Amino acid sequence: MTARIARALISVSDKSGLVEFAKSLHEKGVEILSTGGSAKAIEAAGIPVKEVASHTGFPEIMDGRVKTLHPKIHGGLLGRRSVESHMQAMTDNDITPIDLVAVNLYPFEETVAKGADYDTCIENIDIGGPGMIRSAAKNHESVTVIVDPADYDRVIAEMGDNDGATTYETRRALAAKAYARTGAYDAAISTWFAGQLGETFPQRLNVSGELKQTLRYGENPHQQAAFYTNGKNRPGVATATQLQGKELSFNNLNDTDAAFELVSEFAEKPAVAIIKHANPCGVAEGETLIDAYHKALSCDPVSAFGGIIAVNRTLDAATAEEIAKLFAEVVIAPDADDAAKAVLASKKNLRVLITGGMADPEAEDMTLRSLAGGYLLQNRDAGRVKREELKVVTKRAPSEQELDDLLFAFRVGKHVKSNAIVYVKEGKTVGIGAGQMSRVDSSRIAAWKAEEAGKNAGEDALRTAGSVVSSDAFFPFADGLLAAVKAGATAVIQPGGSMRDQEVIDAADENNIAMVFTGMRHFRH
Ligand code: 93A
Repeated sequence: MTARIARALISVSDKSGLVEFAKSLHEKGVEILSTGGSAKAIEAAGIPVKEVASHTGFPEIMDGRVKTLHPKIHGGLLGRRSVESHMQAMTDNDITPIDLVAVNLYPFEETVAKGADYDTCIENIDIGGPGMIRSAAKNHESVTVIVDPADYDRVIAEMGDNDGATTYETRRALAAKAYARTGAYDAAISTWFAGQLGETFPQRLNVSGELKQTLRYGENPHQQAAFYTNGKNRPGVATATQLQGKELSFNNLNDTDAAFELVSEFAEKPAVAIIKHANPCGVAEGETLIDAYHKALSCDPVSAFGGIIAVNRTLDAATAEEIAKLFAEVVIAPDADDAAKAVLASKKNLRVLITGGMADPEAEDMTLRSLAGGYLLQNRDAGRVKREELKVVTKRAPSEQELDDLLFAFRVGKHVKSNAIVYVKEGKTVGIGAGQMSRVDSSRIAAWKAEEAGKNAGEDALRTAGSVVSSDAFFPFADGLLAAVKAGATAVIQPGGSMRDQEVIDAADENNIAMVFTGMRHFRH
């Protein structure tokens, strides 16, 4: 089913590509109707155009609030060409068909993003635009609707191939896109409104996203999956540029996000995080990136195989050479110099992502997850304990080196699945216990993994000897702390707040452990 376009209505806020589009329509013999500003721009380019006001015989009123809300517009869009009574109603009421609508809306989202005042935001709620889009999209059996200037060329090209008509497939696809746009637009308005009413959590959850990529499969091959962006443009995996390598998988995306969010916790010194299954298997700061990489890798080189590597500095050739020796799935960096890119280019399958900057660990945002029958929404964990907020609860206070390491460990622990125990020595993790149902098991696993890695590296001394340890939540009993003492840790960081805090503090004092409470928990499930 084709439908030759005889009359088009153009009403656009974003006027990019407008003149070229109008010119092409005119060359194809299409009569152009248009609203005030759009008509001016078309007319200025010397293209014949008829103002909507003169088409309807009704002026634009109320500062433009009423421009296209008229039966001659909506009748012309909605009337079914295949239904005789509709055509008769058009004739009876002096309505002429409108076969194409190109509308983009008042920039509500941009206005809000700029921090405009209440009245300005309200004025930027488009009414007539969505009305026309919805009418045209409903009647897609005959009418072509364009909401995105990126689609102008495609429609013009198709008209060229089809004697001035578009195909039903195209009209249907454009109609689907049109409703996605009006849906997202209304979602943005209602989210803004909820904020104006002081609601962080509105009555209805409006989640909208743009499809970025259909994934080959989900967490497992029998699951379908896709990746959406939310338009917030936070530096990270969603906005990164992929320089090389295969398509990212669902698990790659999830793990790469975890890696980059973690390494973004560290700004002062070069840092590297290596991630497997969304948990770190090595994180370190160093004087240089290559130094940090070696330290991060040494924590658990066995697990690092097939991991995701995130760095917080421009990737240099020396570090890239070292990374190239390991089988890794993804490298993500704020940038990479040309020499580093050349080194990694030889590893064809390695995905290299460039973010253009680091994520702000304290940025406000929401996290969403689903459960059977619903969703859970919360603020992202932007909490960061500062050195001056730490409360020393033991007789012995930590040394400066211990304090540095304690803060480092607690920051890493925030990105480890609970129960999270992290041993750190001189700016690098030496043992990580993740995702156990019992805290004492995580403590034991972290120490055991450190011991194994040390043995594999042919070291005599226990890596955890003289280390510090962090726990994402309080120790409910002294046993978790005693496991750390056994491993040779000298200082502990934990939120505190257990009924048995005193028992844990006493155990620390008996073993000359320095312990600080953060007052902040970092569960991650
Ligand atoms: O204020 S409105 O909601 N009332 C209307 O009747 C109406 N019709 C089109 N805004 C309306 N529009 C919008 O005007 C379009 O969606 C478009 O964004 C804008 C184009 O106006 P102009 O051509 O005057 O620049």
